[in-house]
Amino acid sequence: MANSKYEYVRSFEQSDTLLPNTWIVVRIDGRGFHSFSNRYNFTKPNDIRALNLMNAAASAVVKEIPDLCIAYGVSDEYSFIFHKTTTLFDRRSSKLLSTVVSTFTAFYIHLWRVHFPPDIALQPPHLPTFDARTICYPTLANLRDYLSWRQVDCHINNLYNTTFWAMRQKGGMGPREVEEELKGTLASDKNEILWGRFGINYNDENEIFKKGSVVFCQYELEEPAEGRTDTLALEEDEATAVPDTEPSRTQKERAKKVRAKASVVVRHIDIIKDDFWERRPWISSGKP
Ligand code: DGT
Ligand code: MG
Ligand code: MG
Ligand code: MG
Ligand code: MG
Repeated sequence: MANSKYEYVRSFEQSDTLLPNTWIVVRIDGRGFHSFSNRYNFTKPNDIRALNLMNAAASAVVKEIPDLCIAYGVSDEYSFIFHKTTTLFDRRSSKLLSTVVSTFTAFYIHLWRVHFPPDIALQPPHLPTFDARTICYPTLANLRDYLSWRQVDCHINNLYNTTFWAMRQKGGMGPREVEEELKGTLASDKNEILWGRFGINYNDENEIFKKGSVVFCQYELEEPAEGRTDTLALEEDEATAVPDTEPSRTQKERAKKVRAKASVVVRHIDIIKDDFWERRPWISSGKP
């Protein structure tokens, strides 16, 4: 059949294929969450219900899109990482980011009432929306630096916010006064203010607030405690024994079984040190 005379409009579509063999980060961020969090009375500086909801929505996204190998979230943002080998949507940026951000938003709204009481219902025009961008990193080292940057940011902001709100709520100080006093302070100064004036040991604060949230596939039935490597040694050997050739049928069958047993988990742990990555080689190798 002949093309219609309108067909030429397709040629206006521009390619946005992302560079091959690079780690693709899709970072989403809540739009105007400063006022959104006030509208729904989020606890300051951290609302555990809001964070659990972010994590539930992110877990749903990771389950829904298997090409995602890890995600990291803090505050109103989440970074979703596609393994560098992904060919999903031919690596088209707009397709990848719009799928991630709309899936996330759909689950955020759907799961809202699981995390907030019935009297705090979402009402237009105060509905949650998120922006998104894609970023490509050529090496695993660059990707890890990106994730480390977000986790360090989480720590810096949380220490500041924890101190700020302790001075406001427990110290009865005004916002300008607190800002003035905190200007130019080091982490040690803030720890000292928290402990000296309010008896708060920052180390005892909730891990989810200090470290943010990591979402990934867990292939073991029981996750060993951080700091132990013995029980994982065997599985790690198997998981890193990546065949050069096309996997055999038994290998494929085994991989399928392992994947079926996998669960998507949320952890509040350090992802800056090697330990996290060494215990979970499938995240960087992309091979369960
Ligand atoms: P944007 O991203 O440019 O559209 O603007 P915002 O307002 O979303 O700003 P952003 O993303 O830089 O900062 C996140 C805001 O969300 C920040 O004002 C604090 C608020 N927020 C995030 N999580 C919580 C929480 O757990 N409790 C409270 N009270 N506020 C939160
Ligand atoms: Mg923003
Ligand atoms: Mg925001
Ligand atoms: Mg933000
Ligand atoms: Mg379609």
